[in-house]
Amino acid sequence: KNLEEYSYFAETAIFVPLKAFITKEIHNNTMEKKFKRTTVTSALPYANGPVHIGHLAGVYVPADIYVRYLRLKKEDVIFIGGSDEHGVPITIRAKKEGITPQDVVDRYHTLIKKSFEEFGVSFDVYSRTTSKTHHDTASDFFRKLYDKGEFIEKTSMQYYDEEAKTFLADRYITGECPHCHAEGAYGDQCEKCGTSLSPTDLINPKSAISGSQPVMRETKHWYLPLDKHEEWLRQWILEDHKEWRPNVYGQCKSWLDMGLQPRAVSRDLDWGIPVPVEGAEGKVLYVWFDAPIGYISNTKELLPDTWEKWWKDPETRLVHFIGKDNIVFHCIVFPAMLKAEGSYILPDNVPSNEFLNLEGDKIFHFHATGRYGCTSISLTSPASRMCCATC
Ligand code: B3M
Ligand code: ZN
Repeated sequence: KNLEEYSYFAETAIFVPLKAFITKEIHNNTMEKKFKRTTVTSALPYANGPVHIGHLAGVYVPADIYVRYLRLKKEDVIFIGGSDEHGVPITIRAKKEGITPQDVVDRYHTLIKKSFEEFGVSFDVYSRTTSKTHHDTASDFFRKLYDKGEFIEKTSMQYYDEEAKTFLADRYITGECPHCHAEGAYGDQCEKCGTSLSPTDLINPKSAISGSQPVMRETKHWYLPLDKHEEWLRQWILEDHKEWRPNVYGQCKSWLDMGLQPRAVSRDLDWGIPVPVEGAEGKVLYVWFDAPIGYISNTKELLPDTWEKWWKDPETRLVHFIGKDNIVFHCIVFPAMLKAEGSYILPDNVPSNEFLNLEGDKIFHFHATGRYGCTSISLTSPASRMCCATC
């Protein structure tokens, strides 16, 4: 078959057997705009557990197929992967097991890397966000935005666990849901009735770490004012990227239509990349701030002398393969970070797959993928409940 005519990009792969749909959508777009090279990234899995078939089907197999297709066509392409090794869940797991967060990520990074090798995912580099290159890159990135005045500083009251001596992420506060009165609702959402919550909505809040009752404490953080980026984001996504998949486009549209808010890019935590400014002791970069910069750091590790052309030349096509829960970070937050920095290109496409997930005998997500839109709603993720314009 003529390779120009058929794009070997897998749209959908559903569990076992993995089933690849071939579509022309990615390639069609490439033919309209001429690019010299392609940087393909696939979401960095958390080094907090093994990768499973859903990860492979949703992200890594489709990305691998696309990269192999470009290589067959003798196009210039790099395929970037790596482990995401920061964030609160890793610290919780370490505490539970009586080991350090570094032990946790060492174990799972090794396991995940090996799984990908054995499965045949053909990354050009598979690195990790605890590398020195990444710490330096993410730290410099934050500092540049800070020096340019791209952040706002805000003080707020947050729940603090006096026993565990730590501020609590929303997910680590549980209590009674104010709507359906189910026990065990999380500080960000009640799983029983699906309502989005904030930690202060919970009745009788408890720390999921120590079980004690948390207290309110004042804390300062740095925020990326997404509201200031809303106008260009609207134009860039809603007008200039109508070809993005309906689930991706639809979710972006809902976020934009609701109005963007400033988002904190730091956390009170002792695991992560220290916030590189004075007066930020005990604070680290929010994992979703540093993780996407990991794509850049890993490119630097692969190509120390020529990495910039893969990230800064407008003739490079950047494509992020991601899971559906990562849409807002890759389509709105990371592009806003790149734009604020000023010297980077933006992604040309962000393909994301969605699946029927089974847990025991329960079906807890159901989204139709691709152009068929959404047939039902997610019960677990507030963002996914607005997966398309109809929702
Ligand atoms: N680790 C979330 C996930 O694995 C997150 C992706 C980071 S991509 C920069 O779903
Ligand atoms: Zn509820």
